[in-house]
Amino acid sequence: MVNPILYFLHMSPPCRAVELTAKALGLHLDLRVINLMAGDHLKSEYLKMNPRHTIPLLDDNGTIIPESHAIMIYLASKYGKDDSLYPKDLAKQSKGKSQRCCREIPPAKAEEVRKAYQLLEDTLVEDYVAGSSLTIGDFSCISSVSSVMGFIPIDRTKFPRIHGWITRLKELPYYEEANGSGATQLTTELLKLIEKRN
Ligand SMILES: N[C@@H](CCC(=O)N[C@@H](CS)C(=O)NCC(=O)O)C(=O)O
Repeated sequence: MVNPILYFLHMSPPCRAVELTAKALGLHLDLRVINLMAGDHLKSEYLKMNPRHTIPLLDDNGTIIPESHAIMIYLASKYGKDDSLYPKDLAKQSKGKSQRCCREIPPAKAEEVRKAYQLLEDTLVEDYVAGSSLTIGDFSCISSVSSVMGFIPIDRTKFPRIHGWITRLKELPYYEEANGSGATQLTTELLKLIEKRN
């Protein structure tokens, strides 16, 4: 089997959500770095595949998918041994899809972020965002949350369920490689930028 190609940058939250999905599936991706800072995404070869010039982008033997949520659904549906990561049951599926609260956190707006934390806290009535088991919804959310929590800390007393959920996700054997390291890298780079500006 030819491994699917993922155009990505490890610092990017939606790319890390796809990395987490692939690891959870035990799927090996052929990783190709698209360095946004160097403008790789604006080069003509990349624009031919994705005129919207965003990452991640998946090329699975000619099937091109240029959006993280669509990629995760595709990978989980095609390569999952069962449907646990993306349940076929429509009620469970819609529960996962409706957890958009923390997917698109605007990093610069602290109050918006705290509201998103509160939404996530209220959503986490069970162990994971879509219920009692891990799904791709958790991967989308944690890739965003872990990218902002270095700037806007998650107060354990105010958000105990989020705290427990993060602890559970950190216990995944592939968590650090697929997400933690990239989130730390992003925080470090952003802090350097902020320091430069001040
Ligand atoms: N909703 C999209 C968002 C993708 C996105 O905005 N990616 C950013 C990096 S985190 C990007 O490629 N930015 C470059 C650009 O927009 O030109 C997804 O989940 O795939």
